[in-house]
Amino acid sequence: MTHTQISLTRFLIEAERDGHINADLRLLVEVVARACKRISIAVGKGALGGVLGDAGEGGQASINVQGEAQKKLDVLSNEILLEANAWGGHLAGLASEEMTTSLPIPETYPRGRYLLLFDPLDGSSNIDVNVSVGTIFSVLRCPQGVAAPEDQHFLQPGSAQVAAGYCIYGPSTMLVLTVGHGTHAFTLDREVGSFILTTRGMRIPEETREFAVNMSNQRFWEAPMQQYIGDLLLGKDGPRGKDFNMRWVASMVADVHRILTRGGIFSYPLDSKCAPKGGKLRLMYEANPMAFLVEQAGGAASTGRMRMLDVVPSSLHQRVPVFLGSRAEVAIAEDYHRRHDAIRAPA
Ligand code: AHM
Ligand code: MG
Repeated sequence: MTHTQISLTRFLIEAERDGHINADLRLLVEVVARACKRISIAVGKGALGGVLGDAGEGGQASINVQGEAQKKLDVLSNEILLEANAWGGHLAGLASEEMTTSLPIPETYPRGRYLLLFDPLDGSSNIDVNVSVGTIFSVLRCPQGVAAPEDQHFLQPGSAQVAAGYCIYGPSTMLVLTVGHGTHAFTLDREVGSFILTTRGMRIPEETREFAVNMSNQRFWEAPMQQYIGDLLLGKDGPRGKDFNMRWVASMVADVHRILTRGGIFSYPLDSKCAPKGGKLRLMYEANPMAFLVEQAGGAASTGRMRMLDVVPSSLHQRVPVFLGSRAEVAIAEDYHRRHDAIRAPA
């Protein structure tokens, strides 16, 4: 018998039969995956598609709710995800990193039980230089009795997520997904047009010798982060007793994908530039879905001071410091923060 490939569709049907998801959640993931295929096509065309560069008209850059200049592909990816998800009947509302407020599903369509949050194109500063970017998504339940959800209904801790994933647009396009029963990777077969299961049950090695951080921010970091990275850089000659390698793509999806594949620790810590905002990365669209995927692969995710999935959000676009990856290494990074805070705490 020839080796049977397992498509995303088959994987989801089997997950439904196993009682891990229901038909609505299956449809939701299928629709997001289909939208990602369209984004993948647009990203893949590059300059030939006329989609590179900044969004906006008449030399005026378009600025999103985050105060960041939008790329044409940020806007296009957001539109693709909104359009694909509006009419299926599986969602009650949507929220996007690129939109000021959440959107209830229009009354012209049936409303479902789930809330979808997404960063339509993460790492978009990398688009114009042809480096991997990705779409990140998170799925929550719409609270009971709420027909037209507002921002407050999305403010649930990451531990309430029922599904999360990302699609990476790299040398190959891959969808990495969890519905709370492991983290699984699918590779897009471009000829056939379907995602095929290529790794069932990704596992992040517990220990690592590789870290990912934007070192140019070093002088702006808090003291415990300075000490932690300082000790990694001392390598064999320092308290860690081993040499560390460093990688930084500046595309969270690519950095997290490497960590899910071969381990490591990713961090975007608090620094004096981003401290007034609470951090650089967004809790609801970036940190929480990645934390769910990483935990489901045996890793850990933290703010440096608490488990990421336990953070109770206070606003839709809230930002947080992020440490995630190999479990033992995240625990060590947390330890530097704990020891520092204990010394500074009043007796
Ligand atoms: P974005 O959502 O505006 O693309 O910002 C998030 C990105 C992450 O993908 C990446 O980890 C980080 O910003 C890179 O930041 P920096 O440019 O400071 O290295
Ligand atoms: Mg982003």
